[in-house]
Amino acid sequence: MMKFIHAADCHIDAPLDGLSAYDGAPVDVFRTATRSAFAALIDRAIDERVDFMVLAGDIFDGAWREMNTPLFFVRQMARLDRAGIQAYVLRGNHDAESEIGGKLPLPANVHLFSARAPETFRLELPDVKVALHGQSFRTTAVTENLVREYPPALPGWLNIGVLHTGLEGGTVHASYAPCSLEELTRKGYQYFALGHIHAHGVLCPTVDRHAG
Ligand SMILES: [Mn+2]
Repeated sequence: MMKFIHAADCHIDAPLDGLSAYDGAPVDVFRTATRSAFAALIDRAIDERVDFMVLAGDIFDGAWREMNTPLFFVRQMARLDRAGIQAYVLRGNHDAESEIGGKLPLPANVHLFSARAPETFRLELPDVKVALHGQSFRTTAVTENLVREYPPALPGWLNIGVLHTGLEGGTVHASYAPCSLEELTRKGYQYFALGHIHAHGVLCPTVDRHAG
């Protein structure tokens, strides 16, 4: 059976501002919390022997303050590579191309979605063919509807849309790459891996079973 992990908004090395205001706060634990969480996610992917991983934006928290931040990410991706796990990565508002333009020495298992136009990556597994469609953020504030230009579902493939979006807004998160839930379902994809809203949620529980 095919297995994958969908994660987003890891915000690696985000400074935990305001923490010093709390007397007795475990500052050391918090300082490394985003890295520990990300490494634990990679542990889980390897333990579960997933086929691939989807990271739907905001892996980083903004421009790197130190080169250790991207190098940490590269090391974690290399762990996946050694385990034969593919990673599909999208840039969000915090790690938009304009913000983080630096070229990373990414291992061959990492597939970074283009910020110019929607891009499709294909992964043919023994029991299912997977097509992942996505477009990265080019700037930190993408206010146009990106998903409108995503390609139609590939018949006979398990289609996964990858998108960093505020959906229709109305939350505390900025309404970037807005779109409606109905627009997403109309694409006919079998799954959407969303990011941006920092909460787990199943927005559309009636996902069609993949036909193939
Ligand atoms: Mn975001």
